[in-house]
Amino acid sequence: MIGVAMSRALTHLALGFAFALATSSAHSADCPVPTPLTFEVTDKIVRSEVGFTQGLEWRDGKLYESTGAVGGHSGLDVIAPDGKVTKLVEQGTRVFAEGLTILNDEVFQLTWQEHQVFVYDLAAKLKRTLRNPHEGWGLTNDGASLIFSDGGPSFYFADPDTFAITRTIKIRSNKPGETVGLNELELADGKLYGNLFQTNTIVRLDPASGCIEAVADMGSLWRSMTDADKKQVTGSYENVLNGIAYDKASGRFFITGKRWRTIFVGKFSEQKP
Ligand SMILES: [Ca+2]
Repeated sequence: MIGVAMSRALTHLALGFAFALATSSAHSADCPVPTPLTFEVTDKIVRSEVGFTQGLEWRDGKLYESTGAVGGHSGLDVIAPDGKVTKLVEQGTRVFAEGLTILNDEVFQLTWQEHQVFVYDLAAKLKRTLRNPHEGWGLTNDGASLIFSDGGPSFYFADPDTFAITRTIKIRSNKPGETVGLNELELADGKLYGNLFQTNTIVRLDPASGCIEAVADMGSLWRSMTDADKKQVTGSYENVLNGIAYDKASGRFFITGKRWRTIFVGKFSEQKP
């Protein structure tokens, strides 16, 4: 199982390198220089049990979480503000569940390579299954369309009724080359936030142009971690940053990682030049 996970990582690293070489002589895309973001931690949620977080979204005063791991169990949880984790769906090891979002009172859950998209009601009763032609990584929505990533250099808009791809947007920046590894997603106030797989980076994109407009180094969370948090994060190469949720009512973000004990609550702000 380590081999599969590593090959996934290496494949994407290799792809990124190849694309960078292929496009290094091209003109820079007309995107702005990304603005540095800082994340101020204002609160923490310490979980009653850890999960292999693949998708995270705030809804009705609690967090919905999709979990999945190579060789491990997948499922659907809710996490209360006091950290109590309640399992809604246990999928066992038959699929590798990935990103999650809630649109029109339906919970959508991607799978990594199984091409299945599970659609539940808010009580986690399975309503239907759709087919995703791509790999499934991160998932969010803009109120009308699903928006998902597959770890490659683009992200996609999909119809929530059929999962038909309606738009493909290339990820761009002020530098040539391609950005890959866009994982857990969150659309907040019209901007698309995503963390880059196996890095401490969260990027903020314009979902229409695909331009990376701002970048946050979430390595700063280290300063807010207890010794127990740090031990958990460093306990496995798999325990990487993954998980962004947003509560529009309060403007708070919820940031976590795979098998992290703690969900960090706070706000992003643009660093003054
Ligand atoms: Ca999310």
